[in-house]
Amino acid sequence: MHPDLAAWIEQKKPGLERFLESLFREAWPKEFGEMCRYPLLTGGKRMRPLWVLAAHEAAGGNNEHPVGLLHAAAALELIHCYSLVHDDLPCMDDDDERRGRPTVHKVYGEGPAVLVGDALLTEALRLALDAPGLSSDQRVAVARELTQAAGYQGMIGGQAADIGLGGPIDNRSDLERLHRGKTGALIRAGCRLGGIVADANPTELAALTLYGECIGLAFQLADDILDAEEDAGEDGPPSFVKLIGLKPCEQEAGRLFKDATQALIPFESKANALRQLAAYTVQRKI
Ligand code: GRG
Repeated sequence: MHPDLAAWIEQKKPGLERFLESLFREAWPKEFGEMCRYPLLTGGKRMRPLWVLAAHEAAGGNNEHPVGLLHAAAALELIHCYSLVHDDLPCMDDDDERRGRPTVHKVYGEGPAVLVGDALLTEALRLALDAPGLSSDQRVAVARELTQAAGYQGMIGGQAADIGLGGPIDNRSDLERLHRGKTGALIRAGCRLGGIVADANPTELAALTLYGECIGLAFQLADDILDAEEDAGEDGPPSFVKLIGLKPCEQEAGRLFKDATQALIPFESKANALRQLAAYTVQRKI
């Protein structure tokens, strides 16, 4: 990771972590609150909320309402964590471990894991609609962005295709559509959320959207490259590496990186964090 990005993350992450740490403390039953905090506070990279903060910075957002921005950023992380909890369930991917720890259903059972996911998703919308300092229009725009990205037009649609509800995925355009939904939609939303909170104009929002779309897909290409060995074979999930091969996959990630960073030119140095997050995305090793 570029040292400037590491320094930027070190500056931004503690506030975000403190905010996430404050959530579900008042939950009843208390034990259920602890169950909700488990997937939220166990070591994610926090890429999506960092994208919100970086896009806000690029669009020249002031820091008059830092808690309002944190509400939007945290809401996106809650939705991401909910998707992981449900994705790990026996009826989906059936995973025993996530981020090096036992998955929620392994620790607490399947029923509680379903409820934890539901609580994370619904609390995300509550955070959006209660975001301090944002206008009513901004709050609704944040909630709309989150619901569209998380729903059937975005992440859930991609997941439905991924588990084969439309039949086997055997061509590049369907695979790209799947990933633009399953993985890309939340990343695109993160970039747009930062813009919305910063009151970006339509041209700025369009540039952030283009960046988010390119980098959302590049994120999944990088993931497929990282998981190439694990995903190999007919039983493994559909993957870009399997469909187009490793080298073309790397080339495509490079092309998307170029398009993403080109979209940031008008923001000049304000978009440095977004540029470095893009570079980290295509080069990451975890
Ligand atoms: C079942 C509701 C439901 C949705 C499933 C996002 C998703 C849709 C499934 C998760 C499985 C998966 C591996 C999706 C690809 C997206 C992805 C690479 C997730 C991991 O993101 P990171 O690397 O995770 O940002 P951390 O742990 O750092 O938060």
